[in-house]
Amino acid sequence: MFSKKNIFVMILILVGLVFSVAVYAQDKVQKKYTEKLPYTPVITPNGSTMPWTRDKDGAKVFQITVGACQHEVASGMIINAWCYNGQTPGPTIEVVEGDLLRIYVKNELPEGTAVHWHGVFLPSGMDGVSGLTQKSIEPGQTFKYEFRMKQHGTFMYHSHGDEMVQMGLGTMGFLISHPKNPVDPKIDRDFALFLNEWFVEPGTKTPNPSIMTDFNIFTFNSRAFPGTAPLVVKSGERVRIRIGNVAQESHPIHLHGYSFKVVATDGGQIPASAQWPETTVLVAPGQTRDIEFVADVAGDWALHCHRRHHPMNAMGHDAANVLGVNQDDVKDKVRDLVPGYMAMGEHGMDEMNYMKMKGPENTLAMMGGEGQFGPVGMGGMFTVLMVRDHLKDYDQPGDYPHPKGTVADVVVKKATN
Ligand SMILES: [Cu+2]
Repeated sequence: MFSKKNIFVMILILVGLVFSVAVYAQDKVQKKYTEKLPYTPVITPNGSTMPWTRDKDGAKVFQITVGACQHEVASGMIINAWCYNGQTPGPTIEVVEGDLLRIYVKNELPEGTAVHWHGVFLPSGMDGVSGLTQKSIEPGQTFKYEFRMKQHGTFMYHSHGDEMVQMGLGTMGFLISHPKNPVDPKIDRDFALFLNEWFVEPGTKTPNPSIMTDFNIFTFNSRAFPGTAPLVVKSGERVRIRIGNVAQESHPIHLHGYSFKVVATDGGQIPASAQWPETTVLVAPGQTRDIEFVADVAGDWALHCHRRHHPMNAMGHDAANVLGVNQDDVKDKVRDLVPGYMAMGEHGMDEMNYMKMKGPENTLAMMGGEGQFGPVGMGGMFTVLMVRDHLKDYDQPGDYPHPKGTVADVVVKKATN
C-alpha cells in the first residue's frame, strides 16, 4: 500500500512536526521566562527586590540566607544587624497571585530560626513557626518552603523563633503579591516602607533587643533621616505606599500636602465604600497598610511618623529637663567626666543639630538633613515625597523650584516693643 519512498517521506514529515512542536514549546517557555512583568514593580527605597529563577514545573524559586550583617542606618552610623541576604529589611519578594513559590532558607545565624509568611493563606506546615509547625532551622541547615500564592496584596516575612532578638536585629521583609487580573486604576509609582525602631546605646554598634519601650532610633526601611531615600514622583501619577510593621510600637505615618485613602490591609482589599480620606495612617505591629493618592501638586512633601520622638535620632531619655536653663558653665565640665555628653537644649532641641554638635562615635545627631532653606531639624522616621511637574528620570531631582511668591518669608526682621 505504501512504497518505501512514501514511508520515508512520512517519517521525515513526522520528525519535522515533532521538532517544530518542540521548538515552539521551548520558545513559549522562553517567552514566559523573559516576559515583560505583568505589573508595576514595587520600589523599596534604600532596599532591593529579591531575584528569582523558575523551576521546570513553573515554580518561582527564591533563595534566602539569614545571617549577621553590617548595616548603615545613615551616614556615620553602622550597626551589627541580623539580615536576610545581607540586608535589613530583606529584599522585597514580588510574586503574582496564583504563582507557586519555592523558597529556600539557609540559616547562618548562631541560633535556630524559622521564617513566617505573615498574612499568607498556606498549609499550616508552611507557616514557619519554630516548634509549632516545623522543626527549627538550625545553624547551617537549609529548609524549603513551598506554597501557592492564593491572594494579592502586601504581606511580610519575618523570623518566628526568638523574635525579640531576631526581629529586634532586623530580620523582616516584604512579600508582595500582585493581582492576577490587573485592578483599576493603574498604579504608576508603588513604594514599600518597613517601619522599625531600635535602641543603640550612643557610642556602640549593636542594637539592644531587650529594650521594651525606650527606643532611640526610628527607621523607614532600616534607615534614619537624613539617610532615607526620597520618594520621587511625577505630577499626576497615581501613588501607592505600602507600609509594614513588625516592630514593638505603632506608628502614625503622616503625609503632607495630600489626603489619601487606605485601600488595603494584610487582611485584603478594603471595599471602596468603606474607605475614607486620611492624612495619617496608624500602622500597628503586625499590620500592613496600603495607601493611595494621585500626586497632583508638585513640591517637597514630608512623610513621617507623627509621634513626636520618632522623627528624631539618638537621644538620652534619662537627661534632666533643662529647657530654659543656661548650661554654659556646666556642659564642658560634664563633658570632661562623660565624653560625648550632649546637654538637652536650653532653647529647644534645634541646637542638637548635626551642624552644631558632634556626638559620640557611631551615633547620629538627633536631627540632621539640609534643605534648600537650611537645616531640616528632623531625623528618624522621616523622608520626603518629591513631586515634580517635569522629570527626566526618578533620580533625586534636587531642590523644588517654588513658584515666585509661594514661599513663606520674613515680614518683620526684628520685633520692636
Ligand atoms: Cu513612630
